[in-house]
Amino acid sequence: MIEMMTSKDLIKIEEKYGAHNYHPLPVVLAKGEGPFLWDVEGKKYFDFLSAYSAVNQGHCHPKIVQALYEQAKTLTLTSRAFHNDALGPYEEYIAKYFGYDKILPMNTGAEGDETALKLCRKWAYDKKGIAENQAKIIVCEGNFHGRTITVVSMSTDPEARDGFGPYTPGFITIPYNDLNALEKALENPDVAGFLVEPIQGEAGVFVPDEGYLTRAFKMCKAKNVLFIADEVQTGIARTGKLLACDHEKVRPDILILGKALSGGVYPVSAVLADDDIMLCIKPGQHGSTFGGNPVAAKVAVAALEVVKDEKLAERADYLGKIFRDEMRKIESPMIELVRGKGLLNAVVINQMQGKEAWDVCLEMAKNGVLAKPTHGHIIRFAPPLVISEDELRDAISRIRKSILAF
Ligand code: IF1
Repeated sequence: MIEMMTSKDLIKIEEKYGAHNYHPLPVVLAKGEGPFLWDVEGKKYFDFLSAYSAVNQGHCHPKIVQALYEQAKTLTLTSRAFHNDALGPYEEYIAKYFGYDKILPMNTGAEGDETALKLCRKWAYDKKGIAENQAKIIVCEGNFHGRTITVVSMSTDPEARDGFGPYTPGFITIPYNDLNALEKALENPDVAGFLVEPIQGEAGVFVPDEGYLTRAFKMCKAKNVLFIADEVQTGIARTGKLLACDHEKVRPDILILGKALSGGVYPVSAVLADDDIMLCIKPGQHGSTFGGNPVAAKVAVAALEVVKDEKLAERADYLGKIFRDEMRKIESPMIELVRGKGLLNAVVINQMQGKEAWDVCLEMAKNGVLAKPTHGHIIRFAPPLVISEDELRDAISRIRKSILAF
């Protein structure tokens, strides 16, 4: 009888043959459904990471998987050298869904950010009249926009950035949530864009002051600078609105989407903008082998239909309030503070007798909840938006039990 491989066996194989570019929790998952994951040994968990907000619609959502399956057995990839019957209808659907003239389809979030940077620079030279190669883009300290070399050139996180130089020039870094710093940086006439996360996810779910996005947007418009929102993590209903920018009724000039755009079923990202920006890129000036492929197109339409049909934004808003209220009731010196919006939340953990966020995550795993620390002392809590209120309360009691165990 062939021995079933245990979690330990599988971790060992990964260790031996896989690059060591991650340090995962010692859990090996084999099945996902809705808000739940099962490991190789059959233990059931609540997923409170949602693959960093890519699985907002729940694991293996039947409607999205069906769309994947149907298209995968029909036509998976034509490249953009030819047309296909899935791309146009997808482009129309998503452009109207978010209210923009056009979409440029890509695959990963980092490619979405890179595409937005190229669009912004092209617009700077063709439309704003900035001198060739002089365009500057303002970014925020603590940002996370992906792992490519130009994207880490914008990073202020040594772990993400160090050792990968030389870096792409043309970025001005300012503190997040600081309008004075933004106003000062905008005095530079070569500034073409301001790239910002409406809530900084990786930095530890930093929610900026009420009105920050509105004021920042207005400052950019006053200086003819593009407001570029990276909603790869905060978008697609995660924060209790379709987009985190919707909380302040800010309409970005360039919108970057990824992750839950496919419900975690397939790599799909997209950049949305109006014609005066989008048409600065001419045929042959940008592209990608898989960008906008028929499978991505059908999967993304299904994933976005689920967001509307199942009212995921409303759910995230309602359930997020319950989560923060209940977490704030936990009597433990380990909990420094709870912050977030919708179902994108984080708990800042005080180190206790040498125990830190990682130890809490190991304890939570034992109690059937999966989450992962970011920056050592912060635990992000982001369950799929399809979790029910009863399931959420069950998970909260397990989280409470884990924290009170210290
Ligand atoms: C990893 C972090 C989260 C993102 C925002 C673009 C991208 C991401 C706001 C790039 C990706 C992922 C990447 C993944 C872990 C995860 C992450 F911890 F790295 F920072 F979510 F916070 N913009 N975030 O959050 O999208 O190219 O990955 O599709 O690299 O470890 P991608």
